Amino acid sequence: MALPARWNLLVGIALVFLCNCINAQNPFRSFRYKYSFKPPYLAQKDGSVPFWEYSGNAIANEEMVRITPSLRSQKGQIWTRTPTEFDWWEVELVFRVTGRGRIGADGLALWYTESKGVEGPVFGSNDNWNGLGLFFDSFDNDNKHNNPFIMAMTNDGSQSYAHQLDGSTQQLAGCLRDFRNKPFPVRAKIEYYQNTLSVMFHNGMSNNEQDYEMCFRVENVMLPKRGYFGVTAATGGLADDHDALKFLTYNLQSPDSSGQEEAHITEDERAKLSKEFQDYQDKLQKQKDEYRQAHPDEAEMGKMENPEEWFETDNQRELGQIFAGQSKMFDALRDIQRKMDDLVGRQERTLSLMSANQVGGVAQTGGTGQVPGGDVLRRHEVDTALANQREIVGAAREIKAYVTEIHQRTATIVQNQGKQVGGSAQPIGYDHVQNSLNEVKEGLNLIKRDISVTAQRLAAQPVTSCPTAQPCLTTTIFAVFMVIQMVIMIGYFIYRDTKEAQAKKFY
Ligand SMILES: [Ca+2]
Ligand SMILES: [Ca+2]
Repeated sequence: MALPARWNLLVGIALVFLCNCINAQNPFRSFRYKYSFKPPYLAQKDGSVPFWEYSGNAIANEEMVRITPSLRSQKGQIWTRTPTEFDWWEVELVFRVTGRGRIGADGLALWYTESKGVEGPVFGSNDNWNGLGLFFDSFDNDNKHNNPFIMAMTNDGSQSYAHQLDGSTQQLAGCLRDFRNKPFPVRAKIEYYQNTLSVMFHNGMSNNEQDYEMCFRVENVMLPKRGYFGVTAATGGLADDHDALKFLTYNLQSPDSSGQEEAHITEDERAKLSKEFQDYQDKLQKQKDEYRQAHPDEAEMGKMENPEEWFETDNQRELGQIFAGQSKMFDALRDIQRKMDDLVGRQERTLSLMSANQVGGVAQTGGTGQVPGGDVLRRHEVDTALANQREIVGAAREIKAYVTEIHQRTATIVQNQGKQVGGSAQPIGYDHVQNSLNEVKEGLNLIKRDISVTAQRLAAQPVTSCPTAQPCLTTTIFAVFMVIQMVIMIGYFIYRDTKEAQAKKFY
């Protein structure tokens, strides 16, 4: 029996240690319906919201509180009727800011202040408040292109909100988030626990309640011990619908019962309250189980918890489908963007390698390796080569034109020469010589005939009559004389032709 007893002790110590660890990290969280509203039946039939009071241009129905409608210069407020009765709290606000304009105004504020606010200039509520204001500021008053913006501002009643600066010099902390015109309601979770204020934001791009992201976290924030919660909104020249769908308040309690902050609640009260809460929980669970047993086909476990989420309107369904399509497009675009970046990176790497190779090829001819890169032509070299080529082509055209012109001129010259050859003053050639010879021959024949006629006449006359003693011209002497004369004439003609032919060459 000793062994089981020891085991029980060990398990018990381990459990206590484990519980202490968990509790040290996570405060105990209990819902406070007196500081909350949510659909369905948010407003009762007379229009009132239980435990809340609203005023100004606010309108409440079963589904939501429209703090301001999208009309110009509207102000609306909704405040809890009673101040808080706990120190640390968490508030989850589910809301929509919607408008047809690309920009809207003015914004929505969530308050935790010592006294209930009244209508005023700070997002529908009064200035110089004492406590915390968390502003969802739509409109960019200081023109720094940093709106919509979420910012927190604490005030002890002495400060006046600098509207024209969007409170930029007064903010406790903030973050740039777009909360307008989202497919699903946006959510803000504000936790104030042990003087640490943290704000989480859900951007309304999904219907998943877990998609919160940190906006800011600030330590050592001193807020009034007790306060009123409020939501207010205002419109200006531009106007949005500011709709609060849910306001859920939880009390955060330290699991360490020895905490000084719990001193005002006695142990008896605590036990009583815890018992009440537990009884209520048990009763609720019992009723739920009975209902499920009575109506087994109607609903499943999870759906029973949020009956308002069973249904969706046509608009919501359409928005959901559009959003799903856009998400896919966005994913595809991001994919393309990544690939483009990859391509650009590769291109730049290639270019830098090429330029490095070229510089290396010029500067250090003795470099090792990377030889192929040195053969790459640069752009300006290609341009120079092209320009040279163009010049060569131009010169070739000019040369061709010259050649053609020369050819034409030559043809003209040849033609002119042909004409001159066919003209009168051209006794060139052996034809002319032949003619001259023929003329000479005819002349000679004529002379021969005359000589023979003369010889016949002389033979017919008596020889005695010829004085013998006197010297007389004989036929032989005459013939010799004529031959010599003929040779001289032929020589002269040949000489003249030769001279003219030479003169023609120089022409
Ligand atoms: Ca503003
Ligand atoms: Ca601004």
